[in-house]
Amino acid sequence: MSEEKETFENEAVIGEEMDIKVTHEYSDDDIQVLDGLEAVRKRPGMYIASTSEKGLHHLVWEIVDNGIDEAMAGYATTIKVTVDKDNVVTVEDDGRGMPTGVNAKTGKSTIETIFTVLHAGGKFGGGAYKVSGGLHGVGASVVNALSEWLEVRVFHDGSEYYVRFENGGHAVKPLEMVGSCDPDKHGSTISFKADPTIFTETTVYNHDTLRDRLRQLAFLNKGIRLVFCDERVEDEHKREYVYMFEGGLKEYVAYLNKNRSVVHPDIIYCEGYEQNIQVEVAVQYNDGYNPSVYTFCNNINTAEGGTHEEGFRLALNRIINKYARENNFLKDKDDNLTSDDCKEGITAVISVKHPDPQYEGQTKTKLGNSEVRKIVSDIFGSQLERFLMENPDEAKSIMEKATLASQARMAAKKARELTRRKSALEISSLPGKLADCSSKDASICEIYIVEGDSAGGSAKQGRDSHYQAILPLRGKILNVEKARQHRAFENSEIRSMITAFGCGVMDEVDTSKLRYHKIVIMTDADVDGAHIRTLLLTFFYRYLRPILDEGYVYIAQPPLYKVTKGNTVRYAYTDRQLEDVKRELGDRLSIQRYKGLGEMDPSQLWETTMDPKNRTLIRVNVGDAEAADQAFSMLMGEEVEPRKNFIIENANFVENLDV
Ligand code: 1YM
Repeated sequence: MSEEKETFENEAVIGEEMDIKVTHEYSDDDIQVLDGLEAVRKRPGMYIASTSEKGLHHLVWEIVDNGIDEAMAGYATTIKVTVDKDNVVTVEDDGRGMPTGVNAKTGKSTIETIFTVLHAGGKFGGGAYKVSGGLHGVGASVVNALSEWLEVRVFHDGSEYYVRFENGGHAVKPLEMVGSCDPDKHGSTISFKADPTIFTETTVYNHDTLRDRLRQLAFLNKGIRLVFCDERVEDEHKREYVYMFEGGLKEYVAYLNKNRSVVHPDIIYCEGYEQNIQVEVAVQYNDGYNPSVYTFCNNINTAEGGTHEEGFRLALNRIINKYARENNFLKDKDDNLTSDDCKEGITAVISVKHPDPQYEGQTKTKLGNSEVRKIVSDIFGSQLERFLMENPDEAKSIMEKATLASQARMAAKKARELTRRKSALEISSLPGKLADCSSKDASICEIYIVEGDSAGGSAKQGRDSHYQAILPLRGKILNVEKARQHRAFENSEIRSMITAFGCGVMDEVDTSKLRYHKIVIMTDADVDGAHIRTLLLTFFYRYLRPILDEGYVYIAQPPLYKVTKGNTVRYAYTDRQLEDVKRELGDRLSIQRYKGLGEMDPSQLWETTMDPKNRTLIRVNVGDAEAADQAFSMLMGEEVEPRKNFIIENANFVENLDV
C-alpha cells in the first residue's frame, strides 16, 4: 500500500491498435524497419504501459522474460539482473546465446533483426510457453527503441559476439565476433540505458520493485536461479540477492503465510499437465478470515482471475463439501458450505502455463481460455481429495475452519440485512452523527472521517456545507483483521460509514452509488491518529476494496506547527517547512505545535486542512495487492515478531505507528 500525492498517471493499455501499427514488420526494407522503431519512440504509450516509472520497469521485464524463456526451455539455469550507479541495467543468462547467424529475410544478423524489427522475437522462437509475447511481450525491439543505447553480447562455442545500438535503435556496426571466450561459456548479456527524453519522469529504477518481482519469478519458475545485484546500494550485504526455490509455489505460499499463524502445518501442493497446459497449485489455511488467492498465467499476475481461478474454486468447493459430508462434519440437514466458507483464511497460489493464453477483462488480466477451467479443477480436485484422505488431522482442521466460517456467515448475513434494510427503508436513515452536505452531486462531494467529537465539531463548523460532509468517529474502530464479518457489521462506526458512503459493501460494492467522490481520513498527526488511519484503511481494503482501487480515498494533512510573528501567521506541515518558515520570518517568532485537530478552531481547520485552495490531500493507492495484503496482515494481525521486524525495516514509514 502506498500513498500517492495527487498525480494521475496516464496509462495507455496495450491493445489491438498496436497490431495494426506493426503490419509491416518483417520487411527487409531497412527504412520501413526503422520506421517501426521510430513509431515506438513517437508514441511509446502504445507499446508499453506508460512512460512513467511503471513503463521504465517494463523494459527490464521484457528482457528478463527472454531469459526466463530460455531457462524454461531447459537451456539456462541463472538469470542475473544488475543495476549500476548510472541506472544502466544488465541482464545476463547462461543459455545457448542468441542466434548469431544471418536472417534470410532481412539480410542482417538475427540479433540485429530481433532488436530492430517490431515483434520479431516472438516469431522466431518455437518454445511451448513463451512468457515473452504475453501481456507484456512487446519485444526486445521496443526496449531498444526506448533506450539511449543498448548492447548485446553473446557467448558460445568459444567466441564472443557484440553489437551496439544507439541513436533511436540503429546498430552502430553490424554484429561482429569480438574475441574468444572459455569454450564452456555460453549465454546472452544485454545492457541498456533507458532514454531520459522518453522516460521524462524518471530513469531511476526502484530497488524493491525489481527485487520483489525477481523473487516472485523465482517462486513461479522453480529451480531457476534469479540474481539481483543493485550496485547503487552502499551496504554490500544488501546489494545482492539470490533467489532459487526448488519447492516453487509451495515455498511461495510458505512465504506469504510467514506472518500468519497457520491452521495446518503441511502445504497442499499439486501439479499436473494436460493438453499442453501446465498447472501448479499450492494452498495453506491460516487463522485469519480473508482469502488471499493469487493467480498467474505464464508468470503474469492475472489480477482479475479467470478460468484457472474458477476451476480452482469449483474443485475446492466440491471436494471440501464431499469430504465434510462423508466424514460427518456436515449433517444431512445442513446446507452446503459456500465458496466463501471454503476460502476463509486460505492462502493459495495458482499458476498455469499456456501456449496460447487469451486475456480478457478491464485491464486484460483475466484469463479467458475455457478449457483451463476443467483442467485446473480436475488436477487440483483429485490431488486435494487425496491430501485430505491421507492427512486426517489436517483435514479436520480445515473442515472445522470452513464450518465455523459458515456459521459466522449466517450470523453476518443477519447483521448485514439489518444494515441494508435500514438504509432501504428510510432514505434519511443516514447515521445520526453524520453532518451531510447539501449537494447531491457525488463528483463534487467530500466526506471527512474525523477522529473524535471535538475535532468533528470544529470540522462541522469550519466546512463548506455545500459539498463537505463530516462523519465524526467515536473511539477506535474495530480491527477487521482480527474480527469475523458479523462482528464488523455489528460495529456502529463501521455501519455508519457503510450507510453514509451508500455504495454497498463486500461483493456488492457499486461505486456508481458512492455518495462522495472524496473520502478523506482526517486524524491527528500523532501515534493514535496513525493507528486510526491504519484501522480505517484496513477496513476499506477488506470490505470496500473498489473505493481504494478507484482512487476515492484520501488522507488529509493537518499542519504540525503554527508560526506567528505580529500579524503574520504561517502553518508548517513538516519539520522541514518549519525551518523554511523560520528562515523566512526571522526571529521573535511564536511557534505553536499542534498536538491534535481539536486544538484548531473551525476557521483554522478550514484554512489549513479542508480548503481546497490550501490543503494537501494524499491519495491512497493500493499498489500491489500482495504487498498490501502482507502489510495489513502484519500491522493488524496476531503475530508480534514480524511486526517488530517490519517496523525496524520500515522505520520511516511507521515512525508514527504505535504497534
Ligand atoms: C538476457 C536476455 O534473450 N536469451 C536468449 C534469447 C534467445 C535464445 C537464447 C535462443 C532461442 C532459440 C534458439 C529459439 C532468443 N532467440 C531468439 C530468436 N536473454 C535472452 N537465449 N537459440 C537461442 O527460441 O529457438 C529470440 S530470443 F528469435 F533468435 F530465436
